[in-house]
Amino acid sequence: MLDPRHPRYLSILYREKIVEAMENGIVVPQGLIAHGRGECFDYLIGECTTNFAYEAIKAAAAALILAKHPVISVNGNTAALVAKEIVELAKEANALIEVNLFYRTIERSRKIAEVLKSVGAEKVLGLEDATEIIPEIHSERRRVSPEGILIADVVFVPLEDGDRTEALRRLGKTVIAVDLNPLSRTARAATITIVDNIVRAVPLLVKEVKKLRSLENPKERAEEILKAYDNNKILSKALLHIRERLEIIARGGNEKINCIEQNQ
Ligand code: PTJ
Repeated sequence: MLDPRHPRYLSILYREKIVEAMENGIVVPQGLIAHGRGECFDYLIGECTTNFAYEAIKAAAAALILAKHPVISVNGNTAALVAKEIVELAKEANALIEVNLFYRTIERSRKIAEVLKSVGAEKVLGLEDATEIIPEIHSERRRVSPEGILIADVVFVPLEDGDRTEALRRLGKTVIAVDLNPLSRTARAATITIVDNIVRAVPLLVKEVKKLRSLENPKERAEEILKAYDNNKILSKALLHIRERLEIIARGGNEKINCIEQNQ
């Protein structure tokens, strides 16, 4: 039994969730490697939501609010870590949910859809309905639903591979990515890159969508936010943040910098 007083409690908890999901056929073994890579970047970042990640979260909320046909793409790791929050986000943002897998099998897609439905999703695309092909994508991720990703204007792609992000951008879609690695092809190709752990970023994104929608002129405010947003600047800030943090720690200083208050 995992003791919540353990100093690495949360990290171990999420690791166990991923392992359990692999044993249940939700996550592929490669997903464990991806998770480990994410953990490493999270360690470097400081395991907190930074002010630049929060800026990207606010821009993502704005893009979702302005979208005509937003779609949330879900893979194995995302279903293992934040299924409930993804369903909440879909409801708040009026978005459709589509299972889209790098290592696609129809059995795993069905299992992921079951997980999402068990936490409140009414409709999940990307199963037998994934009949369309985006030819530029060179993996099983090319199979998409004609009701979902194919016609989406905004696609939210937590834990992605760069190939699809680049192809979706070429098709003129707005891509919102969550990736702890600011150097990944996904991070660099996305329209909005949230350099944060999905376990922290998705609940904050839900809050931001709610907050924005509750304003008097949500669309106008959303347009202002997007106009002022510069993804290249965010990616630069992420790299400089890591450098600065490492320099501070190397000199024996305080190790947490640029973190937002979680009650924001
Ligand atoms: O379920 P499937 O078949 O779609 O396969 C999913 C994986 C994750 C195996 C597949 O998409 C893959 O191989 O991804 P990559 O290319 O390893 O990229 C995953 C990225 O997510 C890496 O850059 C990691 O740093 C990052 N990452 C991992 N865990 C988290 C994360 N970013 C945010 N939050 C995390 N918890």
